[in-house]
Amino acid sequence: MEINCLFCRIVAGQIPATVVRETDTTLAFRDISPQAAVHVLVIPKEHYADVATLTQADPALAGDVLGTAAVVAETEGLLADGFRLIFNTGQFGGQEVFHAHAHVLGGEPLGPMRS
Ligand code: D5M
Repeated sequence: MEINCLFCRIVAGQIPATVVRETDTTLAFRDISPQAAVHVLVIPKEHYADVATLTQADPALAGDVLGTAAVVAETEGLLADGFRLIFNTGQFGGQEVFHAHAHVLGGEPLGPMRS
């Protein structure tokens, strides 16, 4: 655990979150500032700064994050109409929290990635 990491503190139960799914290695919780009707974040419980670092260090854990994201999409009812899965990475990617996380977005038409 990184003492100053917001998402590590959520994993540790020090900051509240609305958890929608938990596995041995991952946690999924609702984004505090939803950008779509459904907006869930999926993180590895172990700290990695971003998805590139995570995937290089532990590809199986990266797979766990994807697997949890897919189950969340199913349980949130997103599979029929589709959904978006985003890993913002680094400065140009607009990453704000430097603990790897997938955004699961859906529940309404999301439009093009960039207008
Ligand atoms: O996205 C970081 C995301 O983290 C952003 O969509 C807001 C969300 N966030 C920030 N604080 C919280 C808490 N406390 N609970 C739930 N969600 C939170 P990024 O990809 O880094 O730009």
